[in-house]
Amino acid sequence: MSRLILALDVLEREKAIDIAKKTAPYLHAIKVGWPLVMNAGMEIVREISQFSRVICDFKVADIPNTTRLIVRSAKKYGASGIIVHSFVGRDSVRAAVEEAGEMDVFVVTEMSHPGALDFMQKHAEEMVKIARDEGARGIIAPATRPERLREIRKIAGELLILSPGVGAQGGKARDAIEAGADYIIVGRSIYNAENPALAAKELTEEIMGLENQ
Ligand code: NUP
Repeated sequence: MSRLILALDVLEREKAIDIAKKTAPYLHAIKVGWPLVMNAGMEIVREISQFSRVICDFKVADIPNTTRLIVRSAKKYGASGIIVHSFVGRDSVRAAVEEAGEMDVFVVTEMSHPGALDFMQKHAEEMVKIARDEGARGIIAPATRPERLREIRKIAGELLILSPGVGAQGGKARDAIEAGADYIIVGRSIYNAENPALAAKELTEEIMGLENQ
């Protein structure tokens, strides 16, 4: 079973479908965010969902009612998961989880970029707690800071940890998995590779190799 999630941040529908089809056999899911949806439309979610789980990385940060409307819409297009922010407060996360039903809700905690140190890192533990209390399926935590990932894992309980920042942002799959990540999110190192399917296959095999050690 693959523990790799592709961040499909390409802008053209045809390119997205082509990469998605070729890499899907090596993936747990495909993460689709604003760059692709703004260019290809929400139908792209439905199309990709025919052959892969799709996680909508919409980083929803709104009042509960608007959050519900966004979650309901993602569900309508066949998404299997959605990413929401928790700094807006627990009522919004609760609304997302209630509306999601069978769909998974993933809560952003400390992000992977340097700017996360400005505000997010100081509150990451509280964000993890909100995700746990409100019944989210998992959280997003940084592969760029394995030491933080390790701390977050300790308090994450049953939550799945999806970890971006491997490759282009400098993180290593091995470090993230060893620190407790359940899934690695990788974008540029796969979709910009000469052979995205091969890049996905190699990363998946690397992660599987780690599990067997
Ligand atoms: O903390 C986060 N860091 C991050 O990079 C939360 C995210 N959702 N992401 C997303 O993961 C980011 O928007 C991009 O879609 C993907 C990482 O892509 P790359 O750096 O591997 O190209």
